[in-house]
Amino acid sequence: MIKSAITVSLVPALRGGPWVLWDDLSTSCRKAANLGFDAVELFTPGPEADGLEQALSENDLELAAVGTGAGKVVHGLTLTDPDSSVRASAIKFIRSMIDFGAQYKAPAIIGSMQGMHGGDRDEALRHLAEGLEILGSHATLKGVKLIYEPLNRYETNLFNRLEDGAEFLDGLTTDGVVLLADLFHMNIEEANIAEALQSTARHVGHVHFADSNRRPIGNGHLDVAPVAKALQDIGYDRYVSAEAFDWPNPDDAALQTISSFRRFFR
Ligand code: LER
Ligand code: MN
Repeated sequence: MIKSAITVSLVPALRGGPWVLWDDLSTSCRKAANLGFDAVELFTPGPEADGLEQALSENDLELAAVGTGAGKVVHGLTLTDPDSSVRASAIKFIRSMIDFGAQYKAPAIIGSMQGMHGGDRDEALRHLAEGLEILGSHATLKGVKLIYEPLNRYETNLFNRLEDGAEFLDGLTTDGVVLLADLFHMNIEEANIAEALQSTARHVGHVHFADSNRRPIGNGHLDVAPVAKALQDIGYDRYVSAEAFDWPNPDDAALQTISSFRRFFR
């Protein structure tokens, strides 16, 4: 069965970014549980979050995933930086995030930490493959998957479409890496979101649930029904996780999200 999750940001400096709940962990988890979410997805500055175990267990919530984006936006690290010492620090940071998430059986997400190439795409893709091989194997050792997220063209020039990401994963030796289908990025890049999900079903391991304008589902022009049907048809049984702006405010965004989730998946 497809499960619901909602993002919680513990990085107040990034307010305005695509995360729904911004309170402390205990308050955010209580809000998520009261609305009936199965899980939270966490965005933290690094590999720790005070009181996480208690907040999850008190509210009977799972941890859906942990985002590694702070490695780029706070620490300036990417897996494809031309400087090998920066790439090594990026790998170290993501490894620590994998270990952090694995304590709660949650996978780590590589989104913005994939970086961008400055002209030599082949070289950047070699670096990306190297990083994903190391980190995918590490995730496997820890009993979790590693999630790789194609982003829209304004955020990366590596992979923008699910199909291209899937072919890249096919070329790796590790099978520890799965794809993230972020409906906001897909709305910009895919010719047909439902067909993209169907053709890459073998790799889809996480979904970011947001409308065309990155507001909570129901506040944009995404035709959600065929997307939800595609996920059901491919037997997707992991998280649909709201990574969306807290529009018009976090509480209403959370309520709108769970109402849309129920409408399309229950
Ligand atoms: C991360 O999940 C993502 O979607 C990026 O666009 C970060 O904003
Ligand atoms: Mn995303």
